[in-house]
Amino acid sequence: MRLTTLRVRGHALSWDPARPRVRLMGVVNVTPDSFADGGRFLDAEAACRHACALAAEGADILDVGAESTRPGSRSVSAAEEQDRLLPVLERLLKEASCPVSVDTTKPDVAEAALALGAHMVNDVTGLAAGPELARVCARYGAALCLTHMRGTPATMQEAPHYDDLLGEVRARLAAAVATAEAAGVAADAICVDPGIGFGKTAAHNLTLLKRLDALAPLEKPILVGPSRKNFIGAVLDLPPAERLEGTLAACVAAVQSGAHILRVHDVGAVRRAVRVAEAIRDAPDA
Ligand code: HH2
Repeated sequence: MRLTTLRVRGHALSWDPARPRVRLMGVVNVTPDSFADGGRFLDAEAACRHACALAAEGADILDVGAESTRPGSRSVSAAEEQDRLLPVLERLLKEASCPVSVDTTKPDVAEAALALGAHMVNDVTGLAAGPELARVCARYGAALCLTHMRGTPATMQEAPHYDDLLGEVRARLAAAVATAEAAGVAADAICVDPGIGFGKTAAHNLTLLKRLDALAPLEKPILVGPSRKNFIGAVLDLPPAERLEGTLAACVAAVQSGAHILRVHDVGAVRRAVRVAEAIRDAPDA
């Protein structure tokens, strides 16, 4: 079996198919309105300090976002997004030794971030607006995460319906991968994400986490972001601040079903939970 690799502009993450070690992407939201941590890291120094703390807890990638994509959120202009993002990136790229990803859907913002030295673009729309964002990544040799989203953050939770959830998510991601590769992004610089919470009911999210193996035919590393999301609230009837244990359970389930990268807020706790899950997975049968 081939090693799975994600090339991230000068860095490489690899997974041994026999014993894949899950990598963690730490969430750094430089927004006033993110659903779990909005407003906490708005100034560049606080955001950078938080990002470095996540790296010290074991984050393999840091994902900096300056526009919330929670259900019902309003989009911000490219200028506003850059004003929030670039001062953080400037500091962080000097301080962090791990790759830095930028959570943006806008080619202009991605271009500015990659020009500063960012390593990866995390596009939660999966190139819904066309190949321009992928062309920018290709020019810089940056990695690209393609996420499945149905609709837009403003509308995506209005009665989501699928006739064939796994087949439709896989087909849409396959089309996004083809668009990215045609735009010049290297095949081993792309990862895919089923988009937990992006145009899905709680039941859809649970099925996707259980059946990440359904994305294996795409032959890309699978990134998944269950951290503190509403489906956990639906099961436990708890607000985002009280969803740590639910997040840990979701992450362990994702390890079992084939995740390569987990995008999480609570890096230290998830790292410990995931290591135990991996140790059990890799234990002898008898
Ligand atoms: N989820 C969020 C944002 N970016 N990127 C990927 N690849 N996958 C995800 O599941 C994902 C993502 C939403 O979470 P968060 O950043 O915590 O909240 P907000 O969008 O409100 O800033």
